[in-house]
Amino acid sequence: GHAQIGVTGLAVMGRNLARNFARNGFTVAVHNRTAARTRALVDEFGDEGSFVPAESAREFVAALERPRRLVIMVKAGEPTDAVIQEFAPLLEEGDVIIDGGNAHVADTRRRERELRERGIHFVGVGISGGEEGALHGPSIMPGGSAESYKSLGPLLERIAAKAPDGTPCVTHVGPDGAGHFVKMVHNGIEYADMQLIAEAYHLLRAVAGYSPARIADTFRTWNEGRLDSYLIEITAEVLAHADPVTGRPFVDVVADRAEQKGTGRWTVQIALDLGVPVSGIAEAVFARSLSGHAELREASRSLPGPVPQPLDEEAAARFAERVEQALYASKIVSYTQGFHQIQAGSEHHEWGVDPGAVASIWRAGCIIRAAFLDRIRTAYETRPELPSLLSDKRFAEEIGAAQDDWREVVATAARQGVPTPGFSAALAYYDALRADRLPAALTQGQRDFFGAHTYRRTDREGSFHTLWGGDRSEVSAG
Ligand code: NBP
Repeated sequence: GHAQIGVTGLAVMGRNLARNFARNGFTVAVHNRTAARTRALVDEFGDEGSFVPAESAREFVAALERPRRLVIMVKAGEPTDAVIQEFAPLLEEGDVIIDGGNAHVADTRRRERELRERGIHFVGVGISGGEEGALHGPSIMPGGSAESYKSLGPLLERIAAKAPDGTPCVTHVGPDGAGHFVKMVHNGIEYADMQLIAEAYHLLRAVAGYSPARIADTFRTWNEGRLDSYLIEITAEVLAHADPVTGRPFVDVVADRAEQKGTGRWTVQIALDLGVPVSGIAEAVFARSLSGHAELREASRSLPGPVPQPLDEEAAARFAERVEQALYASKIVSYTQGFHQIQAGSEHHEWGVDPGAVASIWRAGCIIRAAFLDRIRTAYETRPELPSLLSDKRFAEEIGAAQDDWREVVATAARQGVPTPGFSAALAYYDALRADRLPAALTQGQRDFFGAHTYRRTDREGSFHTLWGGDRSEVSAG
């Protein structure tokens, strides 16, 4: 075989990824369970580069040069296992299977382990950027062995998005499931970013009294500053759009129920297992879930609460500035939490993930791409041992400068009855980290009271228990 890479699974993602490889000068073997898709790809886009269509698994494997590099782009879950079962027996030692689907990290770890025993490299790859990204340059997060990256890296670097400074948005994230883990957290952060933007919109609409078109302008202006990002850009587009049927603002005719496919939920589930407080991501997942509870919402519509009173023009403009501050400060917190999870996952699994490199490959191609990510990259480059993004000097200064407005926005939202779980949770996280003393001391006292769970003291080493049911003297508990 002479194809440098093969792609099996030619729905939107696989087809565009195969075209991206071909457009970059690679010979690409293409295969799909239903052969009609393979033929359609070659018929429509065959002139974009060099494709080798294969009808059977055997033909597909034979078309690949050795060591074989075979990308699976099928529906995540059982289909991925089915495809691995089909191809693995046809492969030889040293070959590389790449799973570009949105796999759960536990599945990736299992597959990697099983295939390693057969001498086959399994590389779980997070790919972000949707269909457009797959075609024009995604952000690529490969896990798997360092050896597999040697053979795969140069190809991925060619097809990846390029950051503004020209760096390809791909790096060997770490061994094993590190790539899919980092992609999962990327999606969690994406949920949080979207929730914060939604809250900013809600406040501008309900409290500032702005129209969707006016809010679109506000977001366009913000997009020229430190919030410059893909998500802010498309927010302006969506808000400016009028429904062609009714002429009304598009946001007013769309049902207000946000759906989810699962990566945000996985981020929170795994964060709970690791003990990492990703409250912003959790609030974003819950906000989507709450929005979908139509009956609950219907039954609660008559509950008492304030009706927001729109501000006058000048106060509205001032309020909009405060919302920008609140959004930016909350965004810093979201990324602080997300990077905490990456570091905790990396330590737990001993992956050695470099957070600065992750920030670097998120600068272009992916959904959360933003000018902001270059600053995160710089923060970790300046201090690789940074305990938290909030301890970076620049972020600390910025959040310090934003905090008065941030508090004012959260307080206004509470007074006016506008739900801002993302802004509020971010502020609570910030204040909890700042606190000299947390009420956790009381919690620990209660735990000792009802369950003899013991406590530590601020002034002495060791564990202690108070005889709550007796004379309330303190005993040493080791
Ligand atoms: P889908 O997730 O819709 O999967 C369709 C593909 O899976 C088709 O090629 C189909 O073959 C194949 N397939 C299925 Br379903 N069951 C199979 C089986 N048992 N054996 C062999 N092939 C099987 O495609 P997609 O939207 O292109 O996404 C592909 C992967 O990329 C997914 O894991 C997705 O989570 C991930 N992803 C998607 C995006 C995005 O924006 N869509 C972004 C990032 C990652 P058929 O043609 O014969 O039915």
